Amino acid sequence: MDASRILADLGILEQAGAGDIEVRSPISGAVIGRVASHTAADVDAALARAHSAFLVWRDVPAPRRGELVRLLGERLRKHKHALGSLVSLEAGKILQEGLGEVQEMIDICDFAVGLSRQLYGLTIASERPGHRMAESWHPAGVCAIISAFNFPVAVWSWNAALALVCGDPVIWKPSEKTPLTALAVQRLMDDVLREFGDAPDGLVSLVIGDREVGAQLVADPRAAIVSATGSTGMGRAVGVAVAQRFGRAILELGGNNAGIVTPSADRELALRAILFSAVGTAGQRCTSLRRLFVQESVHDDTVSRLKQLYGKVPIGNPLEPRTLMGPLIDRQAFERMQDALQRARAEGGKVTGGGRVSVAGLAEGYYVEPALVEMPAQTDIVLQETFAPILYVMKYRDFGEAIAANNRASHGLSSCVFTTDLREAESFVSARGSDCGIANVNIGPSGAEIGGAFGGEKETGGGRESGSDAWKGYMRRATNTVNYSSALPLAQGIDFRLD
Ligand code: UN1
Repeated sequence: MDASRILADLGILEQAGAGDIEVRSPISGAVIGRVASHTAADVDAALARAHSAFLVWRDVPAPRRGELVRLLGERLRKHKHALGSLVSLEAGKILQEGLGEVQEMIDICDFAVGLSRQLYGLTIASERPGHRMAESWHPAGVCAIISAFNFPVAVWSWNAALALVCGDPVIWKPSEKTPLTALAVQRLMDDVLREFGDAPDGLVSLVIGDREVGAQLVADPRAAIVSATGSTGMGRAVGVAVAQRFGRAILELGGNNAGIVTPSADRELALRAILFSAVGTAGQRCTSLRRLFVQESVHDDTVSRLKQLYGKVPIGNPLEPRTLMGPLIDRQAFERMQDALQRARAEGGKVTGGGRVSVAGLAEGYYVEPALVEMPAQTDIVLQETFAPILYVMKYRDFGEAIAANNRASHGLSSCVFTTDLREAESFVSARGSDCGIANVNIGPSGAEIGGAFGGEKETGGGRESGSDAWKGYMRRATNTVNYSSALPLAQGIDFRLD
C-alpha cells in the first residue's frame, strides 16, 4: 500500500511532507511523513480561539450542534477505507481493525446525533409549595483531548462527538507516534466545518507536539475538561495537575484485564474469544486480555489447545488480508515485552513464544510471536501491565478465588468470565464480583461497543467515555429552584423574618 497515495486521498499529502517530527510506519520502519510540531504560542492561540468559540457554540441549539456531528459521520463513511488504511500504516494494526476503528467513529457520531436531542434533565419534587425544582445541563467549556497511539482516531471521536453536541469546543493533542491520522481527521473535520457553514472559528483544532504541549493544555484553566488516554503514570500527572486548578479530568488509563475459564464454559467459544482479545492488535489495546484464570479440572486441556492456536496465528504485514497479528509499535515496546518475559521466567513462569519474528522485506518492523506464559501464581510481573501480546495463565480451584484473583490487579478496566453456569455468571457481574468498569460474560474483555460507558476503576482512572450517560462528563449541571408563588417559604421550615 502506497503511503503517499493514502495521504493524497485524505488531502494531507502536502501537510505531511515537512516538519520536525518524522513519522515511521511500524510495519516497515520506513518514514511515511513529516509533521510540524506546534509552539507554546500556537497552543496558547488555539486555547484562546477555542474559548471564544465556546462563547458562541454554547448558544447554538443542541440539535443544530448535532447536525455538525451528523456531517462528520457522513464524511467518515466516505473516507472509511482511506482512513482505516492510514490507521493500519501508522499504528500497525491489521486492516480489519483499522477499518473497525473508523467504524467506531461513525457509530459514536450516530449516537451523538441522537443524543443532541436527548440531553435530558430531571424535574424534582420541591418541599415548598409554589416551587419547581429542576436540573439543567449546560455546556462546560473547552475540552482538551489527549490520545494514545493504539486507538489513534477512535478515542478522539468518542470525546469530540459528545463534546461538540454538548456545546464544548475541542482541542486535540494526539500521540507523537500517530500524528498523520490526526492530521487526516482534522482535515476531514475542516471540510465538515465549511460545509456546516456558521461554526465559530477555533471550534475543533489540533495541536501537535510532545509532552510539553500536553502539559500546557492540562495546566490551562481555559481547558475546562481534560480527557486523557494513556499510561497510569501519565494519568497520575494529568489528574493532579487538573485537580490543582479544580478542572475536570476524564481519565482512561491502562488495564490489566483478566478472564476466567470455568469447567462449564463453552470451550470453543472461549478459545476464540481469548485469542482475539490476547493476540488482536498485538496485545496493544488497553482492553487486551493479559491474565487468564483456568479452573484446574480444565486447565491442562485449555492450555494445550491455546498453544496450538497460538502456533497458528499468521504474523506479518498487517495490510495483508490473512494476517491476524501485525507489529508492535516500536523497538521500545519490543524491549519492554522481552524484559517482562525475562522477569516472568525468573518468577517461575514457563514461556511459550514471545520471540522476534522476521518478516521478509520488513526487517525494521518489530514482529513477535504472541507469548503464553504458564505462571505458578500472580507474581509481581503478572500484576504489572505490559503493553504487549503476553498472556499469563494460572490455575484456580474455587470460583470465589478466581474473582479475588481478577480483582487483585491495581487497574480496573475490563474483565470476563466464560461459563454456562447462571450462578457464576451472575456473581461475576454482581456487587461482589468483578471490580472493573467492564465485566463481560462469554465474550472477551476487548472490543466494546460504543453504546455502553467505557472506562474503569482504580488505576484505570475512573473516567467514562462514549455511550450511556457519559455525556454528563462534558456538561455542567445547574439545579434550578423556581418560586412561582407570592410567598417565600424557606427550605427546612426555617423561620427568618423581621418582627
Ligand atoms: C483502547 O485500547 O484505548 O473496547 C480503547 C475496545 C475498543 C477500545 C479500546 N473499543 O477494545
